[in-house]
Amino acid sequence: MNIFKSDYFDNMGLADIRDKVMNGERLSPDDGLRLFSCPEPLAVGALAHHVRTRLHGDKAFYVINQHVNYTNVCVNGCVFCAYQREEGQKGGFVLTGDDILARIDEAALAPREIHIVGGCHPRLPLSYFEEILAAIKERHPQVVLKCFTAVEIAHFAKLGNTTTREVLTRLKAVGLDMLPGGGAEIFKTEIREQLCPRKSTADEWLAVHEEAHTLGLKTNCTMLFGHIESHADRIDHLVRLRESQDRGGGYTCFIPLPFLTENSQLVIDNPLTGLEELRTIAVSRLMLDNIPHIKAYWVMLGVKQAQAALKFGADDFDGTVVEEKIGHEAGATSQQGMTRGELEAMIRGCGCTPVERDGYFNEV
Ligand code: V47
Ligand code: SF4
Repeated sequence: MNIFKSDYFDNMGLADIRDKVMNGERLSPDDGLRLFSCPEPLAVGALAHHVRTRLHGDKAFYVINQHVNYTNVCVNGCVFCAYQREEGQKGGFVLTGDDILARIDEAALAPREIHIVGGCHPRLPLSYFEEILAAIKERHPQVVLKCFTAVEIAHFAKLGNTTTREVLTRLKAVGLDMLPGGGAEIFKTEIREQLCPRKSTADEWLAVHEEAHTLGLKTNCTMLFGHIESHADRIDHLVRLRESQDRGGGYTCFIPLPFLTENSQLVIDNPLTGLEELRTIAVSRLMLDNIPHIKAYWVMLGVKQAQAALKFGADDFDGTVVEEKIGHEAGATSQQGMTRGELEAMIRGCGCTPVERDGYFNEV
């Protein structure tokens, strides 16, 4: 039976949204809210899966990559963050350039993407990062360097008493290819001020990404959900990303990040259910009609939920990762790193075809 031609969506009160999705029309913020309040998450998932299949067939992408977290010392103190330490606090660390190069050289597989992020350290100069990127690019010219969130870029600019454009230009000159999507959290001011009052504002985050796009850098984007935000705040966030993409077109992938609650100062009454995570991924696929990829980040979702997400609108499984700290400090129970064989088996296990990609999502 073709459920799109049956009265299934009529019975859910979603016939008009189904028609828009079938015709490739943009969904309104109100449509997004109705998808959150529809009593049947599977109906929302079916629409998102239809869009994901139209874009990517049954392919699920993965990349041989490596995450490196260079420091957990951070001046921002976001209340949800279990990773951050104050300077001098027990457990704080800063990797040297040699530490970072050694980790990359030791990786079992030559990475195609290296993802480097860290806290906003009070004293690391831009030259520290320039030297690291230049050294990695010299030794591993094949990698896409996806480094530093917009929040870190704004922090480097403030420390160096310069502009974010100057920071991006200098880092691009030594090999920066992409910005990862972190630091977006939730854009809605009232919520952002409670979660991370010292961090870049939503407008600042968006401005750095749009500046990166004008300089020819691709970027990703994220949303941290399942804390104190409402469905309307999630829709507001997705619409602001969609508008930003309309202006520049440089976002490659959206990563929905479910809030992990362990070791966090932020105590919440209603932790996310698995179905609410899947519904949010599906609504993201449906609202973000101009961002090509949605990532099921297995580290934060857990492998089994990431597999389910591939049927709720997601098409990318991230990668081998090797070592991850931000999610694991917050209670992620996923293993540290996956092999190519494990990734492919996970993808095949849910009926998708694994496709290896590079950092830009080119098939390899
Ligand atoms: O910005 C922090 C989030 C992000 C928690 O661009 C938390 O390809 C859940 O952005 N529970 C970093 N999330 C991770 C990130 C990312 C990961 C993988 C791929 C890409 C990409 C980007 O993690 C932070 C913050 O939003 N985070 N604490 C927590 N307790
Ligand atoms: Fe710092 Fe990032 Fe943690 Fe916020 S989320 S405290 S900016 S490391």
